[in-house]
Amino acid sequence: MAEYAAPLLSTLGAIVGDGNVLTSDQDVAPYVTDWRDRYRGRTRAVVRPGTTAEVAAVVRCCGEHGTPIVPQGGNTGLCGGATPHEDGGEIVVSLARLARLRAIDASNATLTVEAGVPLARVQQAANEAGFFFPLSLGAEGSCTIGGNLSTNAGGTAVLRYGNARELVLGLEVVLADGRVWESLKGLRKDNTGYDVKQLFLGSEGTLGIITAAVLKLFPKPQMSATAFAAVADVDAAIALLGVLRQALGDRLTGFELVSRYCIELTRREFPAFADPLPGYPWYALVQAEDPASDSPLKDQLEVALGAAIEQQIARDATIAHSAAQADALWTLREHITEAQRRDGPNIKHDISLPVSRVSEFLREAHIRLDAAFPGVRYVTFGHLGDGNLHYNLSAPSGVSPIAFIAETSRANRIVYDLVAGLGGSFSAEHGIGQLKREELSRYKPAIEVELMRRIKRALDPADLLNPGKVV
Ligand code: FAD
Ligand code: 2HG
Ligand code: ZN
Repeated sequence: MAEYAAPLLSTLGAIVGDGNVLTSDQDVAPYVTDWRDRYRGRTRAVVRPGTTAEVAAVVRCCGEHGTPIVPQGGNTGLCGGATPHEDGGEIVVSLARLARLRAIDASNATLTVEAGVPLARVQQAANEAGFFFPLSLGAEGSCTIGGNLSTNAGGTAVLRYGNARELVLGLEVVLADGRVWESLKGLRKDNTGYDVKQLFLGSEGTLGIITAAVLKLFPKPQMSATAFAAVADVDAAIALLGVLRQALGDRLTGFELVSRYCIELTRREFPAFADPLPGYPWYALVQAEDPASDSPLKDQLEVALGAAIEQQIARDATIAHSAAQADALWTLREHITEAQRRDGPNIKHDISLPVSRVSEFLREAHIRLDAAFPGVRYVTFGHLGDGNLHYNLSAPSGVSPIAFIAETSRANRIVYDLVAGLGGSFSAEHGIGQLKREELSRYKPAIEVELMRRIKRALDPADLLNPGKVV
């Protein structure tokens, strides 16, 4: 390794500028651990190209040296996909400097952006142009659009707008052989054979490096309404979802489930947060939006919630009367993940189920997990409207979190076997990375895994791009 290390790094320095090749322990530290600090890797260097041509040259150079690459955006992923392995043989390629907004086409309602643009900046650019970009998630200040597309991120508006892959019309990708596939089309219809861009969306940097994308924009909501409803159980939350869908149609953009325990945990870590509706076991955070400024949206939401309370579907509800009140509800919801991180290591399950089977899952999972791990703490929340639960487990009080997470495989088997039996998925929106690679082989049909491996071999025969991740 030492023999060719110097020429590799000096060639990379010639491509991106020596200042953009980081090698000291201190400089590379933020790039070699994940957000949860679950994985700690090593790397020979972090390379920060500033243009697509530089990304392509970096990939070609690494290919010539047989040096694998770990693409990285904002490093907020929750499955260790952006963390290099411990052997230190990989180069981390950070896309953060590819941060230009390339074009906005108002008539076509599209925005072309580079991969390293933070998601919040994409939202802001859409807003400034009089549009709305709906992808929204707790890490939006630091995650990048390239990372969002590479993980096919979900978030809080999937109910209305779909996952990240549904928000893309065109891509620019650097392939494993260093060529650039430029397909920055803004077409809503293009039936010319295989939809190749879909391969890269959700492939977590294993098939190509996304350098730019054409994103779909939507009319800006002129009216929005946010409510927090208390329910007795998850069956009631699902019934409330049905009531609100009927009342609001696709103006219902988000429907999040939050357990009482999540609120207590989050308020323990962030005591300044208010408790919106104390005293109930479950809550739904409801978001509705309408592009029409004269929309009776708030009234309709209020009437629907009132009817739900009368029918004893909801126990109580509060509607935000200002943007500040709405923000407070969302801030509480979006801080559950950070609160859980502060609480200590935990076992995450990002699962999806048909909405109709969520309650059955919860009932059965509690029976089995209570038996296996007496006193286990359930941090249950998520995007119920999409059938996506964050079914996270924390150590029983008195048990060290480290000892508890050593039981991850046993807990996973209980949860994922049940999920599989109910027709669900062991990864709804966070991806596979290194965290769920074994689960992929276990729960995906062998024929599907074989197809994935064949695609990987066809696009990256030398296993240069993010080896050991996904498949
Ligand atoms: P990174 O973490 O840097 O990378 C993620 C993966 O994509 C890695 O495999 C990496 O190799 C690859 N990659 C990154 N950029 C590129 C590129 N340009 N080309 C090719 N491959 C690339 N996720 C959700 O889906 N929904 C949520 O609601 C949600 N909420 C979150 C809340 C918090 C507080 C946190 C910390 C995370 C949350 N996440 C959520 C997970 C995470 O934010 C998303 O997965 C996000 O899409 C990752 O973007 P990133 O730029 O940080 O990517
Ligand atoms: C969210 O919905 C994220 O807040 C993170 O997907 C979920 O912490 C988690 O498990
Ligand atoms: Zn989520």
